[in-house]
Amino acid sequence: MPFQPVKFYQTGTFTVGNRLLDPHERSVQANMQRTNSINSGHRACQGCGEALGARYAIDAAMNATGNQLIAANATGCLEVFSTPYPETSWQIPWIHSLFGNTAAVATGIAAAMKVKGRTDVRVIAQGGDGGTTDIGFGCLSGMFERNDDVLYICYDNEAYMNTGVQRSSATPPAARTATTMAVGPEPGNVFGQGKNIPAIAMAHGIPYVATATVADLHDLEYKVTKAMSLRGARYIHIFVPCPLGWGSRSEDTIRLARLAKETGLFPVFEAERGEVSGVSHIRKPLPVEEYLRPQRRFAHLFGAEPQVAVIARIQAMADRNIRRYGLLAEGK
Ligand SMILES: Cc1ncc(C[n+]2csc(CCOP(=O)(O)OP(=O)(O)O)c2C)c(N)n1
Ligand code: SF4
Repeated sequence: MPFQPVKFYQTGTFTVGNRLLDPHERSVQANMQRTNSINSGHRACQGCGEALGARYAIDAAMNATGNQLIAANATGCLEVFSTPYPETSWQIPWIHSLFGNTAAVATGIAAAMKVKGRTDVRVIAQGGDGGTTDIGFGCLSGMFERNDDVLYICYDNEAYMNTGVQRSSATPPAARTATTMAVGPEPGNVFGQGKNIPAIAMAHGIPYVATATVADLHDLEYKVTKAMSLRGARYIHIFVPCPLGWGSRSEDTIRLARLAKETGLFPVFEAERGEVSGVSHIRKPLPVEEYLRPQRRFAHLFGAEPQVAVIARIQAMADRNIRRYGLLAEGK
């Protein structure tokens, strides 16, 4: 179907993909030929950041590759809500790997395509933070080290959501999950460093590493498009709020993703061959409290006795990111 401008909608809304904006400002979703790679009718919760992130990421990848794309998918919410047997929401060649080996499965597909001389067919691996930072970490590091021709996308909702909100190594300090202390002197997740997978990916010196959030879908599409223009191992880490696991309101998904970036807790940047090559600046640094407060997983920090010291430690983490990645715009 040819491109058709749609009238009488707000220009700022993504529900029509910004079809009324100038062509260079439109998103892939504004294109009537977008592939709808993951179709409506799947069973994600209302306001699921992962479903939104996957839709934009995979449609952008399809657009960038002339629809020559195969995706391998780790076990997790994205796989479960999109493919309850015998149904599927996927409109692309898609394979469900095990929980921990999606990077290896994607590597195998890329190798098979190479043997067949089909270098036009590109490969994506995707999974949640548990499948990426924990059980799939060895396969992912191997994929990076061999520089396999795969884009790996991690949808980070900061816990094992599919199986009932268990802690992962991407769960932030003080966040309550089903497997962290519910009560006691320091409820919630421990204050460790977690696993900073974008930094670990950069340490492998791979061609491209980027972070993104579902609050800036243009930026997300740009990074996926750029990643698909390159060969070798590439990694994109997308911050995707989860209303069910975080105890947040469905309508707050985009707001929380924006607050994660604007507080400095989630630095948005891109890196080429191990060097940071671009950052999304923070417009006006906001206190971490604004991000933490709307989430029930942090409710214990704001009870009758607010946990000022804990909040200060989380603020220090945000401040360190701001310094480390130079997140403040010039002159701030
Ligand atoms: C070897 C193995 N262990 C455990 C499981 C059960 N399991 C399936 S999905 C999942 C959690 C997925 O969490 P994550 O990767 O963070 O994705 P999310 O559901 O949060 O998107 C677990 C523990 C499994 N399928 N295989
Ligand atoms: S539990 Fe979270 S990640 Fe899973 S479908 Fe619901 S909102 Fe999405």
